[in-house]
Amino acid sequence: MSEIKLNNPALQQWIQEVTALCQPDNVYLCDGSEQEYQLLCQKLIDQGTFIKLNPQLRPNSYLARSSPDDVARVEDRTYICSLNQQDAGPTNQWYEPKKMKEILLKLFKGCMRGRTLYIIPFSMGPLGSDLSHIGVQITDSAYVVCNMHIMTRVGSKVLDILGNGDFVPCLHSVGMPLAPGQKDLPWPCNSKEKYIVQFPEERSIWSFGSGYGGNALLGKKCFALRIASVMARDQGWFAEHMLILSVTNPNGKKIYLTAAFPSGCGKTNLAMLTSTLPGWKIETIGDDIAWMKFDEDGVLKAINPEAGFFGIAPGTSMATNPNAMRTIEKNTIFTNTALTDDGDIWWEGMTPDTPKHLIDWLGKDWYAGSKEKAAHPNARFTVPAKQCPVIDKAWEDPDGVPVSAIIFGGRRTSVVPLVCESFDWQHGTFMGISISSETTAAASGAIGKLRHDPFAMLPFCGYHMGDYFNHWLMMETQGNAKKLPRIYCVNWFRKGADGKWLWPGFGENSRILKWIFERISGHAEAIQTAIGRLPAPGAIDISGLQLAPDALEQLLHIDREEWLHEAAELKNYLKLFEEKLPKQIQHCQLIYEQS
Ligand code: TSX
Ligand code: MN
Repeated sequence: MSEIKLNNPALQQWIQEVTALCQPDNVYLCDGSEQEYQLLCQKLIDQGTFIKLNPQLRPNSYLARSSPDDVARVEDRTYICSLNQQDAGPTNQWYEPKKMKEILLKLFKGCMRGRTLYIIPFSMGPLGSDLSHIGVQITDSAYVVCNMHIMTRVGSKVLDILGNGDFVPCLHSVGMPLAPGQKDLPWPCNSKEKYIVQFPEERSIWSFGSGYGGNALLGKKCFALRIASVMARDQGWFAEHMLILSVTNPNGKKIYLTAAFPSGCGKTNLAMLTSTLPGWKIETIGDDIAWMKFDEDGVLKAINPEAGFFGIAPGTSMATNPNAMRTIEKNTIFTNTALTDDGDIWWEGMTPDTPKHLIDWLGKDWYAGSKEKAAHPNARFTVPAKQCPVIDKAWEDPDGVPVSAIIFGGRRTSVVPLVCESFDWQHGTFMGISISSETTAAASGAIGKLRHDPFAMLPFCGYHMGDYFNHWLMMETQGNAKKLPRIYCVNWFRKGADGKWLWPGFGENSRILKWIFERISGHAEAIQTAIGRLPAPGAIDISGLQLAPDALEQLLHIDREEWLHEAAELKNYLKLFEEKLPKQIQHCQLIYEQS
């Protein structure tokens, strides 16, 4: 331990405390180098965690298979431990911080015996940007270190920037100490105890028992959303569950948009969209998280705090997202996909034809026609963002990109129109609060049931969501009225009476982005309705598109009875937030009812 020299006394002390608590066999400070990454990949191969994929087909890429009981985020094991229960709000699990620390101290005591403790200094956001923040993750998982190398900026250069400054301490253990001589598992985790715990006042994270995704890569959901949303509230900015993209028109004029969707709506597909409109181009800044702040001119500027994509693999194909397929051609970690006989990966929906034989995500033989899925539905790829063929050239700009519009989306087979523009910031905030999805077969529970997910932040807001709605409303005054982003709501998923999709979606969504672009530049037509401004007849470019004669009309139809029902249903849901629901929002609801 003494050989690791750190200039930051708080960091030094935290490392000493954690080392004494967890009792690892070794301590290793990550430098973030390519050599370090390769060394750890080799260690993971030796340990049986990584399978090296065929270098001819998938250079420098690996497959990991998790334990079958460690395959996704564990929301029922996730806690916001604020000092006051009221501050966690009705949508988060709360536990008294002191008591939670007692539980965690017991679990973490000796939890790294027989293992190496890795220290990962990381930056969320471009190195040295005023919009970025630094964290330090301690973990006993080399798999986590490799994923953090891709998903964040890691290493010595981060410590240089940190200096004596503040960092978010992120403590993680897979929760499976090894007795002397005990053989390790390919995917160590704790099948009995899992805890994903945020302490918002302390701005710290403790995660125990899981090695998977958002449970273990603490820079992502735990820091960049749950803890950062609290920092953003206190410091006057936004930490949002949003993709960031740019739209360039045929004259070369470019604008930037952000968009929030609940899971299962194709956020990564939208972020990397290939436009079907000649001359129009979409480029990617981020696919999951946006940190945004008004600059001194009152312009909202956004950065992607991440450096990679941790995308859901199933359903990704050359048809649904060709840019993602090209991104993951090399230097990618796959988790819980299937393995082909020639040493490549496969998942449901990846190719038109299904391979005859595979090794499934559980490591077992799989044959075409099997009732089981070959890849886990939550199988993932971890890949550097810079490999995306349509990454925007400003994606690492430390100043961020100016946001012209914010989009809220949902998955609704009825009621909600294809696109709708808000009247103003307050009404746009109301749109963000209102977003919801109908459950699909992918989620547990009944199919077609409405699930509210305000701002797509329900599992990710680190404080009371009523206070979060108020934060959104208040932030209007920080922006320049002439330059405030316009707010839109979209729905790609409306169906006709025959049960078929009315809108082709995917690349054709560029037509909706074009309308939004032209609304902002001032020359696209809209008509006023009770729920917002809709595209005027002919305002959406449907040239070259084979749509049923009345499809667009149906896609934009507002049914008064349906919307009265919608308003009543939403009002009922919003009772959850009690007296913290902003008065202005109650006012927005009245507009619907009185129309
Ligand atoms: O991601 C999707 N997007 C956004 C793309 C930029 N998906 C997949 C959702 C699950 C992750 C969509 N699914 C979209 C969409 O716009 N639309 C639909 C529904 C749909 C599915 C298939 C077809 C049309 C619409 N067409 C055919 O199957 C031929
Ligand atoms: Mn997400």
